[in-house]
Amino acid sequence: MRLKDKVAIVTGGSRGIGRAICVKLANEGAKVVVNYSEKADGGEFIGSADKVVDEIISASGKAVAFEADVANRDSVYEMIDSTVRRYGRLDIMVANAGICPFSEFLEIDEELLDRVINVNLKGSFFCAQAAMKKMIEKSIQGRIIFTSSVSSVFGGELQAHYCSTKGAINQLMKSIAIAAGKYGITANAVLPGTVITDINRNELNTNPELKHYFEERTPLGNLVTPEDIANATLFFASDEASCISGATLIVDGGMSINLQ
Ligand code: NAD
Ligand code: RM4
Repeated sequence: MRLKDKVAIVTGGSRGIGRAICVKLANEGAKVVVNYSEKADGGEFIGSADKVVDEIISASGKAVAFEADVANRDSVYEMIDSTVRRYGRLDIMVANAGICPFSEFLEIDEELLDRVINVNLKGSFFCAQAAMKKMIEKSIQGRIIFTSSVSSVFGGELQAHYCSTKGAINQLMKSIAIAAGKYGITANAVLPGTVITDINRNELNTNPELKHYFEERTPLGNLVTPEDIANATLFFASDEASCISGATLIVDGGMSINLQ
């Protein structure tokens, strides 16, 4: 068990990539707080976080669901306080929650732009800040890991708002890595390629050519899976990565370098 006695928070842990990260960290012995947003998990997704917790507990792991909108600074600080009240410490913060409401650039209004910035960037910012404060207070050489994206490096016609936040997350991560170093805390980012989840299922279903294009461009043949992203996140959380900070790790089967 690589994370025995560690405590982790995974934002957006109820579905997709976050779910896989929660399960992976818990399988390695971490106690996991499965964060989610009720608003984001409406309709058919209600209860998803509880299912993740049940899955972990039935495999003899430890987990608890925690509803908090990461776009709300006070809720984020309350989540970190509550985690430490419950488990006594915080070792790993995975800032994973994100949204991507695909939209033409010319149609993105202020309300939509604010929403994407607030969840993706402001949410990651305050999760990292609140976690780092608690790690310093408890003298824990913790890990802050962001789920960024290949979209932090490449553009997307329907993702101007989203790509902007992912690029900013990389810069946020690098600045935190510098500020956190003297406390023995690391900050790193995983950059997934296209992974089929609820964030893009409709988009890819309504545009099968796009899905085919991504598949065709992936030298390893298949699109990466939530578990592939969880493996990279586990690496940054593990002792093996204790000297790695400020790093961006693309996990996309080679898709994004296949240009010629
Ligand atoms: P998803 O839609 O399946 O899951 C999103 C999760 O985020 C859910 O658990 C939801 O409850 C949570 N969430 C949304 N808004 C929230 C809020 N305000 N507060 C708290 N939680 C909130 O999406 P996913 O594909 O698993 O995406 C997870 C992360 O991976 C995102 O940051 C996304 O940008 C990133 N990513 C995804 C892909 C991909 O192709 N799927 C590629 C690169 C990066
Ligand atoms: C990723 C990448 C994918 C897209 C998701 C929503 O960062 O751009 O192609 O489907 O975001």
